[in-house]
Amino acid sequence: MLIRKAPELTNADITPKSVYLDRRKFLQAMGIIGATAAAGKGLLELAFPTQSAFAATKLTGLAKSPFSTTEKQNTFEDVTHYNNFYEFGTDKGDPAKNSKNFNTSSWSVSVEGEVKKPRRFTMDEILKIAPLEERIYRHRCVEAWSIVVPWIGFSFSNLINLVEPTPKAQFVAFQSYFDHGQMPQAKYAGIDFPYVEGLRMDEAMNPLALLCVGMYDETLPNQDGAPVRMVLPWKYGFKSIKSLVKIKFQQKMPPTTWNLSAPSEYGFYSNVNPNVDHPRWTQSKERRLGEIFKRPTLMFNGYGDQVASLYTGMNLKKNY
Ligand SMILES: Nc1nc2c(c(=O)[nH]1)N[C@H]1C(S)=C(S)[C@@H](COP(=O)(O)O)O[C@H]1N2
Ligand SMILES: [Mo]
Repeated sequence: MLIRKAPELTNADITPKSVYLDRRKFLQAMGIIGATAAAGKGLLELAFPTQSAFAATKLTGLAKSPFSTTEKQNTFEDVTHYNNFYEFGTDKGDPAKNSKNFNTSSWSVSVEGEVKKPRRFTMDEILKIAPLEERIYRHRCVEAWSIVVPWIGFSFSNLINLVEPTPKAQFVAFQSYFDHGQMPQAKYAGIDFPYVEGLRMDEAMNPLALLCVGMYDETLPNQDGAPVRMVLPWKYGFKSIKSLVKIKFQQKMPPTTWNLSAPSEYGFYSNVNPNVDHPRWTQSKERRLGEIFKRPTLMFNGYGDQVASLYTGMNLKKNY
């Protein structure tokens, strides 16, 4: 992505200056700048063999979002070692172990369907769509655990506005990257890949819907959905699709992975709702990672002021 694709000099104009400087410092610390220019491999290839096996890029000088919670953040260690990313295995520790060499270089996201300006965005182009913000969100997994994460990104509506949806665009369909060769554990996951998700257009336009490219002042670790994912804090975690490669605007409600897999347990909307239990467990409480006692789960995960109006008049027991 950012690091591998752009040549050294043009990187400066697509990268906030502070980020650019951090990267130079890093390369200098590695003893790479000036030392290896004669080597056969490019400088950046040497510094970041797979982009992931190495340190992430710092993303500093971020705007602070008014949508951020002031609750205590979980640690980076927690958020990178307790993951759901079934392409890399189903145990919470599997994604950290198995995604180390996931190659996210030369990444692009195709945006298609009912839009006036369909196009493919490289990661460099995605990073230029809007200023990056830090958004500290609560994230509530359907499995009744929760975390607080300082994500980095911008409202997904910025991308939507660029491609100009037609009046027929009533839903957005999302698709994750999938490659059996890079994700051999996926065949034991018990769900079909590529992972797919969807939103109604008005949900996708809501400013809380985050197109996310980093967390904790850095680009996204592979296990958290590198290089770009959605984060939808008022919905159960599985709606927040990782490692995005395709976004399609369409008239029809798109299929979603967990609904396809177990329709009686997972619906399309999947809004956090303490009053509608999962058929096999209660949703009224949750365990914040790192805490002993459970806490009550909040309607829309506490984001009702921003999103409740999207569902006025809908029966949320039926539309679970
Ligand atoms: N492609 C893909 N996206 C995914 C998943 C997955 O298995 N594959 N798991 C989802 C679930 S269930 C959750 S809770 C969140 C977890 O995000 P995190 O690991 O960054 O906390 O990612 C979601 N996005
Ligand atoms: Mo989840």
